[in-house]
Amino acid sequence: MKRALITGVTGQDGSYLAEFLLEKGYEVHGVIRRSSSYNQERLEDILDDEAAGALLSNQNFHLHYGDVTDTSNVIRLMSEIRPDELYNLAAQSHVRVSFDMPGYTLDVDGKGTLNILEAVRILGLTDKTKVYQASTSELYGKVQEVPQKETTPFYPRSPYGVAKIYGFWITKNYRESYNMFAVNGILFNHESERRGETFVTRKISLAAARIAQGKQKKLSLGNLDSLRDWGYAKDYVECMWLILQHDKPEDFVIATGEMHTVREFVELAFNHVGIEIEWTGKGVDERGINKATGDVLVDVDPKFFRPTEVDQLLGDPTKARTLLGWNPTKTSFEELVRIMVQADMKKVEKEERVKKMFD
Ligand code: NAP
Ligand code: F7E
Repeated sequence: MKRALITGVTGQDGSYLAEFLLEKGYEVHGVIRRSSSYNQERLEDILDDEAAGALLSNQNFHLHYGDVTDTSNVIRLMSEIRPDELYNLAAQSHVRVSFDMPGYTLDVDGKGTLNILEAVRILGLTDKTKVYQASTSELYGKVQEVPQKETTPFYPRSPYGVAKIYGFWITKNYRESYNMFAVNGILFNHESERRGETFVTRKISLAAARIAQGKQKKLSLGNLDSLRDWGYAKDYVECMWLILQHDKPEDFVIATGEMHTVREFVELAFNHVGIEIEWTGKGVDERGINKATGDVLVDVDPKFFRPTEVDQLLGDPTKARTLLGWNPTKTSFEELVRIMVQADMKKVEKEERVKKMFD
């Protein structure tokens, strides 16, 4: 039985990856941070619902307290678990927040990655443990080429992107210096019903569901023109695994090869709840109007703008398709929006039922 260790297991990708590896028959270990509030919601399909967090229903799934910035903790966990595969997904992953917390973002996303690689080296696990580093399309930032592929030069535009550049290069450096199987997945935006609620897609899908059910009046957004290559997170975790199964340690771009504006995401999401959006105005005065009622449902709030923006990202997944046999278009953009809105419609309905029980 293969043993995997996932940092960031409580996040969107970590939770899907844990499920994927358990289904493949792995023994899965995950690192969770001590928190004053419950942080294991995304793991509830794996954890025993009735004793959430206390008892584990799956004998092959183990959680450990830890933090990638705590060097001694990382070394201790690695020496106890001695994983065959290590997926370093832990990160301060919010680009806008990284402008508020640049130092912290560097500690987690940059130094945290070094701590993982050093633990493998110090413990003599270089021949045993394969390391996957969660790199990102944010490395391309102000894009130097369209579409972006493995050879496209980087130009990050946020403290997050700059911290992740360190993670990228230190992973490559450990591969070359110590002959480690240490690789980068350069993943473009990927979303799901488990996406954090302050990322734009989830903010929109949740707002569409709440507005449709009369629980919210309006949605305020930042840059509606921003273009992203959005895929489905469940499809992308499969690729993380494929990258580690490849015979050679190499870096891969993972993307759909299609990009859409934030505005398009809004239109589709509202369409799914039976609302047609019409746009009026320009720039900060742009409004999304409910065509049937004339109500303003979307406006622009400059507080969601970033000091430096990444205007467009479009990935070229040819290498992953050719060498790994991965299908970049398994879930279409339209299907992704539908999955997210449908899940949020159910979530809002459930919240309302629970609220009524206590009225
Ligand atoms: P996410 O939902 O924000 O999850 C991040 C995870 O990291 C959470 O489990 C979080 O724990 C954990 N974490 C944060 N700081 C930590 C620390 N100091 N020590 C240990 N764990 C820590 O992110 P995601 O969307 O799943 O993304 C996974 C990884 O892929 C991240 O590295 C992200 O930067 C990268 N990435 C994401 C995308 C995307 O579109 N989703 C694209 C490219 C790359 P808590 O639950 O306790 O906060
Ligand atoms: O923004 C614009 C915003 O925060 C997408 C992370 O997973 O993907 C993610 O980073 C776009 C940006 O994701 C709002 O300005 C407009 O242009 O959903 P986001 P992100 O910044 O692309 C990369 C690949 C990662 O690696 C990161 O970890 O949407 N936008 N209005 C908005 N964004 C937010 N959050 N909120 C708005 O109201």
